[in-house]
Amino acid sequence: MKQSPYLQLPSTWATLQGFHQIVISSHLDPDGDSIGSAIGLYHLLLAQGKIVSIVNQHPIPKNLTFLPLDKQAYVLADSPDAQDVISGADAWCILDLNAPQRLGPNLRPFFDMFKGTSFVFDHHVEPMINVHSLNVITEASSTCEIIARMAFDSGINVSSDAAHGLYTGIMTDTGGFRHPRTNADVMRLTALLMDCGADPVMIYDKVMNAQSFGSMKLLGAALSNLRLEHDGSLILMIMRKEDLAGYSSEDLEGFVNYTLSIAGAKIGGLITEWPDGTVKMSLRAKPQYEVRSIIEHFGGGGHMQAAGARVKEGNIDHIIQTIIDLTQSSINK
Ligand SMILES: [Mn+2]
Repeated sequence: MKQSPYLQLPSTWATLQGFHQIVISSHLDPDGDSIGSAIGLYHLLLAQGKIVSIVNQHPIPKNLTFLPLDKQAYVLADSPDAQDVISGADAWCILDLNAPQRLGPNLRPFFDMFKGTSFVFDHHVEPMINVHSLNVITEASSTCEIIARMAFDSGINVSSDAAHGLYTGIMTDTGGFRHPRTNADVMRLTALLMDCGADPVMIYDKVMNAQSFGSMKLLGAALSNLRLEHDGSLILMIMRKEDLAGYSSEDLEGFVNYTLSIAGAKIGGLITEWPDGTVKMSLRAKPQYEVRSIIEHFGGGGHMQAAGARVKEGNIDHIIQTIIDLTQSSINK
């Protein structure tokens, strides 16, 4: 019988209990899984009497601010408090990322200098981060699933606050229980989180029905800019500087998913050109196809079917053409 990939988690949890002051971080441009897992783990550790803080590069996205968390528990990496919080911690739990640069430019220097014990909990492939305790489970739907299983398998109480965070990341990383990692085990786990108090109707409403009026208008512009390549196998949503004036990447959250909702689409992408010259791209693929190798060409990373990259001072037209060229072989598989 195949061994469960989650077997090591109770011993990791037991190791964590040896620490007193614990800091939690997750990736830049945070999403439902990075914030949900951070807040879930925060409440699990708090309940064990630990002193816990979350330090991240970016603030909590607006649609996730409903998750239960004391304001002072969330510290931005460029704030004066970040240094004290991190240097005072004896353990650092890093969530939902597989490379130190994903911490963000203000947080990464702290990682390089950290003297305590470091833990990673993640579900991305090919970790490129050096820590004391690496808990990478690529079979997991989400980092929230890993943290939830660690809690349940360790037999600890999961509060309603923790359950809300953990449910949120499983829901968002599975695209609302529609992506390939959605299976009976994941549904049983989410049912356990509901038993602990997670409210699926409220969470869906807060997370998904949170578009601003401006963001909805921007979606209209983005849909008008859709570009079809390779006989409709590749759908690109392209937003240039002039389209994005006054907007931030948060306003485009979820836009990329519309590209794959077109019949016949195998690969979809959102490519954005920002006023500072950065070109960001996120690509999505239907289950039989992959986009990670394309994204790696631009120095990014992610999953086989969902990956992203950012290119400083990128030439958007050149990048679009490269993506079109690189997808040619991928869609013929
Ligand atoms: Mn994730």
